[in-house]
Amino acid sequence: MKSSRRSTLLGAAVIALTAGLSLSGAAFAAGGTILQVVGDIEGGAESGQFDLERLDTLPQNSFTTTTIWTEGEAEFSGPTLKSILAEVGAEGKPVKAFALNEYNVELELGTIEADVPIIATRADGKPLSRRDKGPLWIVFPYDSSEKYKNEVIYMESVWHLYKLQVGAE
Ligand SMILES: Nc1nc2c(c(=O)[nH]1)N[C@H]1C(S)=C(S)[C@@H](COP(=O)(O)O)O[C@H]1N2
Ligand SMILES: [Mo]
Repeated sequence: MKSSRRSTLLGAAVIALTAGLSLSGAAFAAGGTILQVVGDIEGGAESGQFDLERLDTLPQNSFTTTTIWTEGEAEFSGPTLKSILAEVGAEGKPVKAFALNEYNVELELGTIEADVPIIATRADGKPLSRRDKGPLWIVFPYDSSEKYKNEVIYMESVWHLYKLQVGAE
C-alpha cells in the first residue's frame, strides 16, 4: 500500500516534470495544434487546426531580414498567411490575429500579399522557441521595402500567434 502510493506520487511527479518541460521547450514540434483558424471557414472546425507538420505542407516562403525586435539578420521561413487562409476558404474575409499574451489585431486586407507575410515557423531553419517570439510569428520582409517599415505592419507582426479569427465577430 505504502509503496504503491509512493510510486503513484513518483509517477505524478514525472508527469508534472514532463508537462513543465514540454511547455518551455520545442515540444510543440511533437504534433499538437499550434494554430487554430476559427470563425467563417470551410470544412468544419477540424479544418482550422494546424500542427507544424500541416503548416509545413502549405506553400512556403522564406527571406532574410532584420526585425526591430531582434538582433542581426535571420532567415525566416514558414507558410504564407495567404496559403493558410486559402486552405480554409477564408481569402478576402476579415481576419484578426490573436497572441498567447492576449494581444490581438485586425489585419488590413491590403497588407496580405501572395507571398507576404509569412507565419514564421522557423528562423535559420530552427523552430522558433517562445523566447524567439515563437512558436509562430507573423513576419514581413522588413528590409526589402519601405512599405514594410510602418506602424501598421509592425502592429500586424504578431508574435506568440496561436489563433486567427475569420469573419466579423
Ligand atoms: N504577441 C504580441 N505581438 C505584438 C505585440 C504584442 O504586444 N504582443 N505588439 C504589436 C505592436 S502594437 C507593435 S507596434 C509591434 C511592436 O511592439 P513593441 O512595442 O514591443 O516594439 O509588435 C506587435 N506585435
Ligand atoms: Mo504598436
